[in-house]
Amino acid sequence: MNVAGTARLSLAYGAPGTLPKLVVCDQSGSVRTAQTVLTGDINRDGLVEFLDYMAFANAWNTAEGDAAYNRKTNISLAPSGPQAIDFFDYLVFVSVWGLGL
Ligand SMILES: [Ca+2]
Repeated sequence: MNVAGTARLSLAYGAPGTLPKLVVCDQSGSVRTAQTVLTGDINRDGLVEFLDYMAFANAWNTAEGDAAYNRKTNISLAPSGPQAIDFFDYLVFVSVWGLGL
C-alpha cells in the first residue's frame, strides 16, 4: 500500500533473544506492527547457520515460478524483472553467515 505523508517508526522489544517488532504510526494515529526478521535466517530460528545454507543451496539458481524457488532465500531483491536466487543473494548470505540473536 502506498500512502503519501509521514509516519513514525519505532521498534518494540520483547523477550531477550527475540527480534523486535517494527511499529508504524501513520498521520491518522493508526498503529500497525510487523515482525522483523534477521536477513539470511531462512528458517526463522534466530541464527544464520547450516540449516539456512541448506535451504539456500536448494533454491540456488531458481527463479519465481520454479518448483524449488524459495522467496525467503531471495535476500537481494532485483530492482526490476523476475526475481531469482543468484550471486547477489549469495553475497548477502555470506555477509550475514554466523549471525544470531
Ligand atoms: Ca536459521
